[in-house]
Amino acid sequence: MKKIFPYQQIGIIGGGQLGRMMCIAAKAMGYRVAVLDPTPNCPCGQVADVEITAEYNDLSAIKKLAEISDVITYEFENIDIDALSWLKENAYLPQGSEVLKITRHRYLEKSTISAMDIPVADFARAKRGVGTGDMCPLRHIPSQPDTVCGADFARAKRGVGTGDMCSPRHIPSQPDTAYAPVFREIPLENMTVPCVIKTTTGGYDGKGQIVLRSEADMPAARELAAAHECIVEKFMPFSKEISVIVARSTTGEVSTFPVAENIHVNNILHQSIVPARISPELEREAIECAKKIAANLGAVGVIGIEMFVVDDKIVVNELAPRPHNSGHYTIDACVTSQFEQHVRAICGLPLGDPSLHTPAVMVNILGDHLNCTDLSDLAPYLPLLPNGKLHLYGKAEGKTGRKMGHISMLGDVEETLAAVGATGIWT
Ligand code: AIR
Repeated sequence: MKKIFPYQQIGIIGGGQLGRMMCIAAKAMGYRVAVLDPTPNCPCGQVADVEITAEYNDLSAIKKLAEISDVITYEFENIDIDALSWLKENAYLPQGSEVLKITRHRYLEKSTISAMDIPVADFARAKRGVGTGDMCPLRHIPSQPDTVCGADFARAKRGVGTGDMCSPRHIPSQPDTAYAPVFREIPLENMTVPCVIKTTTGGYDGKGQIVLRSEADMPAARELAAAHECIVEKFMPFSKEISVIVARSTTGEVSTFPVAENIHVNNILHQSIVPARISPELEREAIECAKKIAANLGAVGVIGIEMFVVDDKIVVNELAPRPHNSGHYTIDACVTSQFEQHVRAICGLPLGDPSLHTPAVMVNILGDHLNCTDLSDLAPYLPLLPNGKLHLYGKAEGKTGRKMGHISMLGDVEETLAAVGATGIWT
């Protein structure tokens, strides 16, 4: 397997905060970094050796990045499909395109995880009315409280434009081989509430999803399903949300970081608390589940796996085939960060020690908390958080819900949570 050594160049598609932190880790190890992003002076561009400013679907820019890079990686999922095919054939993309294709399509992702005998929320495709998303009114189905699905049926190969998928096949008997979706469709009138309707592609941080609790939520759901291909998932009555960052290298070595307990506000990650306040058994279950997913996918690089704790059991929510917000604590609290681990994994180096050396609470700073294009807003709070490690991403413009930076606070978790609350920044 190819090894990429320091002083060689890593090309990153996407230059936001994840690219920036990946770049900082790579530069510390002696690599050179080139980045492609449409925004000039993007967060990663500010720290990279080479910045290519172009749209992600600009094939000539993708070719230029590939020409000057010894290895290509990405920091977000929605890479242009033509660019991906070109890279697969013509560049060194150790992560390949299969995992990306699976994880960027919610139905395929859930089918794949489920085929590994790992629990996911019950799900189905939202049946779309012809052309207009013409749907029926919502009905409660108290007799079927545990399912969102209507009649099952398998779909053959899907048409161009909606993701080129395999023909239907039942997978549970073949957990380690190719994954193929068996499409189950459900008309909205057959859904059991509460449930969540989500676009199959493109959504993140709560974008592209609506929780349906009653008839009043139907117009918005209809609108979403009319405009996009959607899936419907059973709403999970979780007691906690947790995540595991797992890395798999080009040599097949697999390593996991400690489980993070995540608190979301308005569907955006607010805090990650590590160690997660869960039982050792659940922790073990979560880690095993993450390892199984990475190994079965044959993934390369870092994957963030979000999970729910429901009735003291793990239910996998979603995968991100890249470093993940809930793994930012690893920069300051672990021997190896998720970003260094990703670089090691794609470059074929031995994976680093993922151990937690200090408990940590990571808190996101959004555009609505502070004006992080200028430190003056934040400066008065810093003395209140002496154990806080500040990371700002260098984004030019702060907007509501936009991730501008984070602080990882090291030390006793309960004391830290009290100190965070006392600052008043996040209230
Ligand atoms: N990102 C990618 N997928 C999910 C997230 N949060 C990161 C990437 C991307 C950046 O968010 O680093 O480049 C985009 O942030 P923004 O604020 O420009 O939308």
